[in-house]
Amino acid sequence: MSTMFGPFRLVSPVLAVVAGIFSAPLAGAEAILRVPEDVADLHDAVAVAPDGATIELAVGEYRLSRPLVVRNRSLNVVSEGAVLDGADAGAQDGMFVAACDDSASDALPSINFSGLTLRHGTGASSRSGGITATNVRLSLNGLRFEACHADEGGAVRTVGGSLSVSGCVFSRCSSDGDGGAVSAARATDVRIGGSTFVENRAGRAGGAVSVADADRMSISGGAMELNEAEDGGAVASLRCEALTVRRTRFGRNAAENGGGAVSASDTAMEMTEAILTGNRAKAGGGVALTDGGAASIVACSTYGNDAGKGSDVFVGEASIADATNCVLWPNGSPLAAAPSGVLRVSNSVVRGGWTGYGEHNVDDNPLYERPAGRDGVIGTADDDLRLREASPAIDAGDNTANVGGSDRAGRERVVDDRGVVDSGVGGGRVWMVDIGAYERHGRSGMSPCLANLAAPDDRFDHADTLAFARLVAAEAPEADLAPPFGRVDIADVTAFLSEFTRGCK
Ligand SMILES: [Ca+2]
Ligand SMILES: [Ca+2]
Ligand SMILES: [Ca+2]
Repeated sequence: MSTMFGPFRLVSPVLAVVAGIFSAPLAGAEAILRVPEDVADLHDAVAVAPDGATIELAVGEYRLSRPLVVRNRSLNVVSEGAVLDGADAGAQDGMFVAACDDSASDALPSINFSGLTLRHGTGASSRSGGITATNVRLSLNGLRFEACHADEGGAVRTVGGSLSVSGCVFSRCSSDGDGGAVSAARATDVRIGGSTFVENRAGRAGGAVSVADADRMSISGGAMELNEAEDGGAVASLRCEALTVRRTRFGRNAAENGGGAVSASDTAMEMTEAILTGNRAKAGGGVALTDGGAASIVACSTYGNDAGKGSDVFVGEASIADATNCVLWPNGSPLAAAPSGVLRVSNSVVRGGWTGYGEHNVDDNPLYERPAGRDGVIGTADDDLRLREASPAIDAGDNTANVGGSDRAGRERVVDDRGVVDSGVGGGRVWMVDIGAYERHGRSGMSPCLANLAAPDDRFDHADTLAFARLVAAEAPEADLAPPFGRVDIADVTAFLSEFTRGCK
């Protein structure tokens, strides 16, 4: 059975059917056009769909030789798995183009997509490889974008209007300029929720997402892994009035210059309960702020990020960052600021310590559960940055900075560990929030177990020794067991041996 061209490759105009649609009493929002049942060709369906209509696309592969175009109309395109393939396109015009001529219109048209895959689209000049939207409210639900490429916004490019992305996957998309997968400019509102960005790449800024001149942008949940750019390996924000990043995992993203995970320029950012592992850049392996960037970073956990300046956070000229209730445990030194940059750190676990503005910081092994995860690779989905018993992060946060009733794992946020002396700041509360994205539940024993580095967890054996030797050779922060923290040395070996000898219980 050949699937090469799919069952619905017919590009005949099916004029009779189209004429039938025109004469049918379709009343906009109620209209449903089934492709290929009502209209055989997708281009014809898009051309004749009245304002607000819904196109239901049967499952199958549709090879587009030219883009689908909608002007000054609202449209819904829904499917349960149709694949649009742009590999046959002659020109670099992308796969779908929606525009409204009047940007000042009170009611911009809305374009909603759900349940499709768009792949192999190519765009040039102002066109995205996938979807290009100008002055519309674009909403993408459960879409997959694969290997789309453009000058800007490899998979999606919006100018004006708003953009909502929910439960989507972007993989191996790229751009020569900004936004390897998504580029949004002059938007009122950009929301990206529960979406995954993997192996996207931008020639300039925002390997996964680039946003410029937006009123508001939010990224919540989801994961961004192995994206690359010159600035902002995963996300680049330029002149955004309010950028919020909540509970997103950033792993192994890389920037040639600033912000391995996120670069924020002239942007006010709030980052909460994010996980940043194995990201790298020249400055700010996790986050870089420049040109008047301001960031509040709360209850985040980092591990194994790397940069020449500020392995976790770099604050550039005229910028300011405030980190509270964070575990900052990267390779090397987590924090750095330019001469006119300001960095304030409080109630955080900081590798190598912090002597700048702020108070109540701890320089002590955070005792993550298993920060490189079972696969041993830092920056993948199995990294476990929850706290082990007796972690110095337990009951050491600032309750007044706490951001919610539940932690990143959805468990109750402020819980007391009765085996740990509270060292946090109370805000009138009896129980103390933990530092980092996760709250530890349970009662700690008297001493942490540092030597348990490999499975099986219930005993100490050769596997733990081998794991430790490997971590030492890699100078991994996981081997940084004893003070002075910030480098792996003989003190760590001694600490391991003594833990191993006593059996840790
Ligand atoms: Ca891992
Ligand atoms: Ca606690
Ligand atoms: Ca306690």
